[in-house]
Amino acid sequence: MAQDPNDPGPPRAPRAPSGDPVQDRGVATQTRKRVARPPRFKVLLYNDDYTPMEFVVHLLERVFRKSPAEATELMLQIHRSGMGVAGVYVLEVAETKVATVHKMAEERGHPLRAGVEKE
Ligand code: TYC
Repeated sequence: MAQDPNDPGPPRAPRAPSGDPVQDRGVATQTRKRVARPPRFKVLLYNDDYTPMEFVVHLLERVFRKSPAEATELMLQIHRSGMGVAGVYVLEVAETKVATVHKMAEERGHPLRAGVEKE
C-alpha cells in the first residue's frame, strides 16, 4: 500500500503544557488553581403602597424559603426602607424567582415588583 503524504498518522493525545515556552509555542494555555465561582445576583423586592403585608410574607416563605419570622422581619424592613434583598442566586435562578414573584403578584392583582442586581 502506498503512503499517503497527507495522512497525519494516528492522533496524538494532547499533552499538558510543559511550561517550556519553546515546547509550548503556539498554544494558548491557562492554568487555574480552582474552578471559578459563578457570579451571584441579588433578588431585590421593592415596597409599594398596595400589596398586602401578608402576601409579601407568604411569598418570602414560599419562593425564598424564609422562616415565618425571617419573612415577617424582611417584609417590614422593605416596608420601612423601600427595598430589600430576598435572596442571592446564580443568574438563571434569580431571574426565575423574579418571574415567579411577578406572576404570583399579577395573578392576585398586586403591583409588587422585584428585580435582579449583580452582587
Ligand atoms: N407597604 C405595603 C403595605 O403597607 C407592604 C409591602 C411590603 C409591600 C413589602 C411590598 O415589598 C413589599 N401594605
